[in-house]
Amino acid sequence: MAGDSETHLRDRGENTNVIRQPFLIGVSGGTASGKLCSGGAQIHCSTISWTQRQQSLRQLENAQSALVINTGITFPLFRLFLQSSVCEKIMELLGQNKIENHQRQVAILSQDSFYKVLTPEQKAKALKGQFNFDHPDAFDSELIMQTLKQILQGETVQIPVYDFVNHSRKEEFITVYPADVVLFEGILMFYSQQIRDLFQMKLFVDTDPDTRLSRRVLRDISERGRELEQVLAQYITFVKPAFEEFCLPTKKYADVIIPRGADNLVAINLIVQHIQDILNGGLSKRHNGCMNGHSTPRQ
Ligand code: UZR
Ligand code: MG
Repeated sequence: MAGDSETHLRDRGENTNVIRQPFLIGVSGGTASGKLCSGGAQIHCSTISWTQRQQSLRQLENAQSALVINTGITFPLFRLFLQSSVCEKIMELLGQNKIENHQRQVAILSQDSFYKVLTPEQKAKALKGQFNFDHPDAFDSELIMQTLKQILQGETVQIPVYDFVNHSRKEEFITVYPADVVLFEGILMFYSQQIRDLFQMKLFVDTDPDTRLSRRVLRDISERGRELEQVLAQYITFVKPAFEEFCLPTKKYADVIIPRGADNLVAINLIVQHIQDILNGGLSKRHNGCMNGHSTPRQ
């Protein structure tokens, strides 16, 4: 499957007469549901170099080793919660993970990159674990909208880089070049109707809350420099109520709900098959507005 899709995706790229309007896929679900592994958008983004990717992976490995040393959690236990993600699985099955960055036809973007820049007062609250990062207002929806529109017009875009340890935007940007398939993931990806309507396919990763909390605890301690008490307090105060109020109700907008996340290979294979069908034959249909049963994005 991977080899086939690789060829088809490349073929499409070589046909210069075709307008490269990408196939936009929104991926939502609660925190740590397995939409995308931490740092994934940066690690798998089609634009960073092989060395940068290796560096990011090494940083993750070091953080995980530190967690094992500091908490006494054993590697087998840690591995139980270490998981692949739906976005990465889709990328892999489309044969994209072994292709050099600049030739990739699938890009992954994260809503996390679009957290608003905090005021000094908000930042002080955030450092005490008293800022609600799970509320829709925490995201720069205008910038998300603008970025998505540029992507749909086949433009190259600059994505901000978010620093979860310091709750701030970094100085640098990531460049995302035009791709055939763009996956955009985040906890509140389907909250705004304007943004939701731009996705040609909407996936909701539906993982048990206890599994998500376990992963979230390990991730926040190992990668985001948090203390256990702070993670749990924040979860009870903000993360869980906001999930129930803002994220869960958007499940009804999904075209496909994926129980168990990346473990659900049957669901992911069906989705990948559908994407390939559209990429291989559905291009003209997409432009005529009757994309294999999906509504075309309203612009
Ligand atoms: P995912 N988040 C932080 O922990 N720190 C920040 O500076 C910004 C966001 C968390 C946020 C949310 N919540 O639950 C999570 N808090 O990132 C969303 N508290 O990311 O979908 O990868 O879990
Ligand atoms: Mg994430």
